[in-house]
Amino acid sequence: MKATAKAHTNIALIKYWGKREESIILPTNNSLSLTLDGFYTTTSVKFNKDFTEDEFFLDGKKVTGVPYDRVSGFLDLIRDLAGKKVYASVESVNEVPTAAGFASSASGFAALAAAGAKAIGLELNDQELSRLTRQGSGSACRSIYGGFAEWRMGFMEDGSDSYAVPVAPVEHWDLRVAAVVLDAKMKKVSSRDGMRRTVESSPFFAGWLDSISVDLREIKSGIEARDFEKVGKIAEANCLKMHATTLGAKPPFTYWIDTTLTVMQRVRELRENGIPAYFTIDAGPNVKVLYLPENEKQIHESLQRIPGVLDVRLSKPGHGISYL
Ligand code: FM0
Repeated sequence: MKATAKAHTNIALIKYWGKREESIILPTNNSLSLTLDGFYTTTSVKFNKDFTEDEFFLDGKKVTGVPYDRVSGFLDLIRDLAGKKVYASVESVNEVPTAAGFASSASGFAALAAAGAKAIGLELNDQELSRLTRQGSGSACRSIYGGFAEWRMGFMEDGSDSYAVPVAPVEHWDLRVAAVVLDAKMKKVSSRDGMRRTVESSPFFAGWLDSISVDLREIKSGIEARDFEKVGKIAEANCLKMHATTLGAKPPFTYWIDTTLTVMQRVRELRENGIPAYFTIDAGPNVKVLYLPENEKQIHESLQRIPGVLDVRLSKPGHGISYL
């Protein structure tokens, strides 16, 4: 009863920001992402009826506390689905350096769900696997697929219609992403706490939600036409709207630091100089820059030169779940 799965992280171009139900992770809006080749997690799950509790090793080290509880709680969902009361040993290796500014939770929970479901003998299709993965971490449900994927929020209270679907496969378009790693301390407000506070208290949250359906429709038509300017503009504006909601929260907060603004300004300058590039930012200070392959060298050099930039990691579109 052992299986190993590999999942890549994803970057949201239309952000998931807000939950309508926390316990089973149901979002307030649809979101859309690109799966990235450069950052991934490989996880092995072994169930054994002789185990007396779950154990979790990350990069070779035994994990305890809250991260362990999240993994063990997620294994409970898999056990419930399979109707088997059996504990597991989980071994994960992360190729998503936390310092790269990607939450490892997206690739982490996608790989855990896939390996866990397979190891316990569940035969899930992609939708079922995405729905299961969602309950570990919302953004992870999009990492089941390669290329572009959309998480449909759904409307049912039990979450049965809340899962991701593929939008365009990895071969559709070689859209690149540069992860710009900034010299910053760990984020102080987790995405979980940040979105909760925003939903509960920001007067801008209603405006954020109102803008989603047009952004989503337009970006999908841009992706289909491989219209870089259209996709980039919408992604950048959608990210700014998400971050604007945090300034209206009580108490207010922002994920940005000074260098975040410097990188945003550099991206605008690149555009003014005829090099198409757009930014997006998740629940942290680091910036992801969207660009096309022909501009890779210039983009890379320009971003690396910014004071306060520690590293620039380049990535192509990535594949969905694979089993090793
Ligand atoms: O990825 O509380 O998945 O759409 O990255 O585990 O469901 O860590 F910018 C923020 C990620 C949200 C946008 O939230 O939250 C996106 C974000 P959980 P996640």
